[in-house]
Amino acid sequence: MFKTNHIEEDHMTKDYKQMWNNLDINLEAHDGLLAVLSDAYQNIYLSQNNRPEGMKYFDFVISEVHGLRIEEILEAKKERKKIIGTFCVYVPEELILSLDGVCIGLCAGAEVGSDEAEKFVPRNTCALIKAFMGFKLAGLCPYIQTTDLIVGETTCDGKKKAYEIFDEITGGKMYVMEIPNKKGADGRTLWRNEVKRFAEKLEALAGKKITLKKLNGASKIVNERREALHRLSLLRSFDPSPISGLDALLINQVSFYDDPVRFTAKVSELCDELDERVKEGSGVSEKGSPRILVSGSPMAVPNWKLHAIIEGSGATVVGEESCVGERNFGAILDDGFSSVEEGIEKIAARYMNIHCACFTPNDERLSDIMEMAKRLKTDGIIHYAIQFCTPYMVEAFKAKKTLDNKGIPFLRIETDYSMEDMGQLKTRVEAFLEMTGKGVRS
Ligand code: BJ8
Repeated sequence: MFKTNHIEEDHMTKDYKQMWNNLDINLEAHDGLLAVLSDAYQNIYLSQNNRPEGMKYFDFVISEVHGLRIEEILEAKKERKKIIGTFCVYVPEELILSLDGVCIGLCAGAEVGSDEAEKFVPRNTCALIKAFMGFKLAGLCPYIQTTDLIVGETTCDGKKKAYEIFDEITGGKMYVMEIPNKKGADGRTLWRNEVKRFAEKLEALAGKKITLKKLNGASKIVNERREALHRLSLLRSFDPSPISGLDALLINQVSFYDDPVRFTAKVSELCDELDERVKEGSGVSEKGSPRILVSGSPMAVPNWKLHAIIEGSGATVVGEESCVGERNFGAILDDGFSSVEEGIEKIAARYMNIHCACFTPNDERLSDIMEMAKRLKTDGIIHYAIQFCTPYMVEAFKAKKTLDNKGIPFLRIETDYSMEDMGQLKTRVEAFLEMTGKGVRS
């Protein structure tokens, strides 16, 4: 389907038209989307130098993102497994897996379908919201079509209001978890009750109860994936980094779609390879190249724009303080529980440890940025906010003040999914790299 160089040698591309047709996909528009993605992938990903061999698996997953993976999900459906779509890292995946469900991230990172979305939401809505609505309205997302339940959350205002409309568009598939605005005692109680209510909702949907054994097993699967991603993150602290930021971003994006057990095994294999690279001192850039931490709004597939600009200017992105990144895997669940109730308590506590800008106050996020900047030996921080993403756009001011006080170079960028500002962003990023004292390398 979605073509990439070496993948085609190993894999006979299949024709999925019948499957997409059955899922009510707009075949013509979908073909157009795949063609654009294929070109972007060639230009951005396959043109990189010295990529690890282990990236072939992730290239393959991306090449089959609307093909084989959808087939697998449809197989799971035949086995009566429930398919749960999500938009936020606050949704506890352990509960879904403990009932044999499949959890799929539905955020989208491309502009397609935005015109359709703007018939329902204002133009000045963030691109992420317009994209998930647009993908559905334009008949472009087979994942949404396979879902039995779509879980939203009361994080930012844009999302929580868009979910009301999305519920109508998807024929009543939405279920919304209430996320508190503050992390005090009341907020934690509210959240614990929400997690319990979600567990009950899933049990009703699956027609069975969560057992301790299943919850333990599911917690182990999700924790192991977190640990593998954390290992990958630690490897990026070496100079030169053994892997590009683009590739690491892709892996984090794939973590929201792929089978979690297989994904963990592949990340671990890749990390073994990266260990060897570190021992040899080999990496994706020259030793001493500028090292950048990206922090802010999440980047869903195929939003590779900022990383492509930064790395195209000779710097390496060494970390993402983002939900498609460290915020997703940073906190490990304390899985030492001996009853389902205790497990649910610990799950609720673990998820409250994510520091999204939707919370107030949210000083923990500033500490996370500082910790990552130090651990990853970064020369500068680029704060990324999707245009009209008020929580991150506003929090950028506080982040800047904190980092200015520490003398860490900081650049604030607001952009959407369009390619129109590429030139302007490149100029700003290059000027920033000069300011870090490391300059631009090409
Ligand atoms: S925990 S970051 S995944 S809410 S970009 S839709 S915030 S206006 S995605 Fe998020 Fe959960 Fe927070 Fe993470 Fe709103 Fe901003 Fe758009 Fe956003």
